Amino acid sequence: MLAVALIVTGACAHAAKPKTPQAQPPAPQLASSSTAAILPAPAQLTDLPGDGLPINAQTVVVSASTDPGAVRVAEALALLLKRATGIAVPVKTGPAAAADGRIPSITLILDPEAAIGDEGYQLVTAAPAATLKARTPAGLSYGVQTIRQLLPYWSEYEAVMFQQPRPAALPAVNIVDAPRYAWRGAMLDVARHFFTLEDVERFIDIMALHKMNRLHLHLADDQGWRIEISKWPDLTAKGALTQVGGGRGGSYTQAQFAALVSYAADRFITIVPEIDMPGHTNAALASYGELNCDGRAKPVFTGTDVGFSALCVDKDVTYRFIDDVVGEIGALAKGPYFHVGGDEVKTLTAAQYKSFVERVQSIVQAHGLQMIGWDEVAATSLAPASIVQHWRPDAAKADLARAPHLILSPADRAYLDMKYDRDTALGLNWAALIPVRSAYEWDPAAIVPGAPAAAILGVEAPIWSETTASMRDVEFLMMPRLAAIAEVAWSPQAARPWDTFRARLGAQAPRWTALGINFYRSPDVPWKGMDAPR
Ligand code: TNX
Repeated sequence: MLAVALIVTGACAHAAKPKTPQAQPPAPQLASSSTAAILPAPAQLTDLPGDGLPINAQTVVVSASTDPGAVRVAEALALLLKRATGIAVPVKTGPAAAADGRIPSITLILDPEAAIGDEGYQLVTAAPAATLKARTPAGLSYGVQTIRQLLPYWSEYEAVMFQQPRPAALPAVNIVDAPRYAWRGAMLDVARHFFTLEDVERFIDIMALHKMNRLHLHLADDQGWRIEISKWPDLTAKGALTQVGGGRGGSYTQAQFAALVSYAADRFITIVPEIDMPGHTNAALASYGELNCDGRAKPVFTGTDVGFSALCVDKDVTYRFIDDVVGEIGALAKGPYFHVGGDEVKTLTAAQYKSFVERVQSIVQAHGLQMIGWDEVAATSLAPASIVQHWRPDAAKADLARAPHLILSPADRAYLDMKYDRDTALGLNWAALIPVRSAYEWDPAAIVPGAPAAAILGVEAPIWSETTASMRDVEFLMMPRLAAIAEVAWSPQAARPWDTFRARLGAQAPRWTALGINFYRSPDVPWKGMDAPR
């Protein structure tokens, strides 16, 4: 439950003032109202009396633990503080480094016993010694994202934008926070249009700002195969050379994909690779004749129709191919998930579909991986570890309620490629028009009646790329709705009425602008301007 004890900071600061005149500390640059801009909303936030923690030439960051993950998070925090103030805040490491209480400090504590969940954190920014405690480096990192949102927007600029050094202050707060769901995902379709490594890294950066932790990459579809498979080189030599509309396409080498996996892991994001099958496979069928029932390679495809392609489910070579693909990609992604698609197959019988999915499930399991499939796979016999990703608003809910595990991506709420309204230039509208409010105002627990709460892993927002030819286009459709979905997945249902979200969302505008994000200025949101520093 949300416990926001709103102490009127000014009044408390006044009451605490000593009677003897003293040199006034520099006024903090952040009013306590800044705490209202944390997004996703924290589970519990209490404003504390006092001026908060100064970030000045004395301030230090301490990692009480020498754990490399914790030290890396401490270094990331020091970098943020440097960008906010121009002051090179030193990082000290180890239990003996504890600050002596006379200088401003932020101490990161890794405490495996802390009662805040694996991804939770507690942040107390009382002066002079602030603490950030978590059970895991991931929890510490979410705490640092919160500190990031308590710092002024100009800390997001790569270049120095204002006169520095410019001491700042963190408002005095006590935040106890943990995510509602373990699965807080986004999906990028790199098959319909190809996106470069730098594009995907940028996508990851935007996810990390919103405490999201699963990036599902849709790596192959009718229009293109986007990842090198060493045993089947023509998948990329032939199957990657185009995309929707006939552009050049592209693909990742195994080394590039591995680099992406570690870039994501550094930000506590797990890559979930998807090779869609048995349908959505024209790029593979165009690369290798033997994967077709008639032995003849298909022509490449640059349109946007769906449902026409399928692997030849009766041939053994099909399963040798799948085994190689799952093995190579599974090793690069380092597990534990492999998404097999399974959606929109219009050319097979129900029996053929069922035996295909069950055979592929055993291949995925033989590689030590957990299978994920789109909601059509709910009609097959699923292993206890397998995961169903709900997408069709009209899917049979009784099948879904029996799924061993569920990820919720209802297309009429969570599909970021749907238009905002009739006038949106990009995007599709087959599931719904999705204004920001409707992406936000829903309860994952109410989507599949009868599904046990423990079966719901969480929420994922896919962006399909039929209409998005560049990252600029992707950003326009994803922002601000990705932020809305991130909060649906992270924050307690009771902590997130639309009106407070709207205000916090509007407060992100300067930060997103500083980050160069091409976001849609929805008329339903009071977007804030970029105040100059005071
Ligand atoms: C349905 S969602 C699809 C995709 C399309 C998307 C467009 C799903 C599992 N299949 O192939 O790109 O709609 O919104």
